[in-house]
Amino acid sequence: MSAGAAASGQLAAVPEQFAAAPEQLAAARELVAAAGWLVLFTGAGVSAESGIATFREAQTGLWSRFDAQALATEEGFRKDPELVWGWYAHRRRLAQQAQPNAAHLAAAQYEARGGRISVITQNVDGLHRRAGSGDVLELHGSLLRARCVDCATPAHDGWQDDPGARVPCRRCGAPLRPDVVWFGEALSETALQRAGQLARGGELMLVVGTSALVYPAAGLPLAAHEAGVPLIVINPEPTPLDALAQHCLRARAGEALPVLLAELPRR
Ligand code: BV8
Ligand code: ZN
Repeated sequence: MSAGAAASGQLAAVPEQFAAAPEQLAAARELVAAAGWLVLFTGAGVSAESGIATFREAQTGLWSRFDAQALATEEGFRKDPELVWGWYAHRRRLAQQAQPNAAHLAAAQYEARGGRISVITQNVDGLHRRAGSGDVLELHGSLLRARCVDCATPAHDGWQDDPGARVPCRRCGAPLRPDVVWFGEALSETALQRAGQLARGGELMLVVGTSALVYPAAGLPLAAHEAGVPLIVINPEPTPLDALAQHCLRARAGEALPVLLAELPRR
């Protein structure tokens, strides 16, 4: 604990790495403490401390010779269903073996203590829900679900044991696909509308662990900002949203969120 933080006394249990900017963290905490309705917008960085590679790092090992953006498309799937199915099965197993980290848990515990926090996530790993968050909008779908590539019928139980897209849709016989939004595919209109309402309706948006490059999701913090909702960006690296943020914490999600969400709004 830095002397400054200890002296101020307010930032109890502030991890040492925040010593560099205690006043910034204190100001960010004030903003959070004054907000009656938080919106948490997350990307792959919020799952990094659970050991899940961020989207761009996902091409490690066996998958390093493939381009995620080519695999994460309907065209890629139709060209080689077994390959794309295998990549998603690999990522699904990693997600199922991973544990929610301090960032996911801080959001879930804030909600459990009665705090109003709506999560909008780009992640497909299901970790916010597994941490216990109830108000979660999975903009890009989930690795933990599958549907028919043609008639969109949800997959029946047992599909997860399918090693390679060989289990046909029980309704029309076409192959199953992961229930995620691929590049070039539209997001669900209702999900996008709901996300827009949250972005503009919340009192403060925490933008955590996202490079903010993928649209239309990355347009949500912009919509919040345009509606006068302050942004707090939490990311060890710079992002295109930094210039719009009220506060920009160069920190990991698992460090910053437990500190920011330690207390409920004082009113
Ligand atoms: C669509 C599911 C049109 C699949 C994903 C303008 C407008 C609209 C569309 C476009 C547009 N310009 C271009 C497009 C096309 C495209 C797009 O945005 N391309 C980008 C690359 C430019 N968008 C689309 O195709 C979208 N669809 O537009 O359809 C349409 C409309 C009508 C009718 C038909 C078609 C669909 C996009 C959704 C794609 N699916 N995921 C799967 O996962 O396999 S996107 C996927 O990549 C993720 O879900 C996520 O959204 C994105 C990765 O972004 P991040 O989550 O931010 O992760 P990233 O690795 O980039 O960054 C991690 C960050 O964490 C870093 O900043 C790092 O510093 C930080 N970090 C690391 N460790 C930590 C940390 N932070 C905190 N703590 C840590 N410990
Ligand atoms: Zn079908």
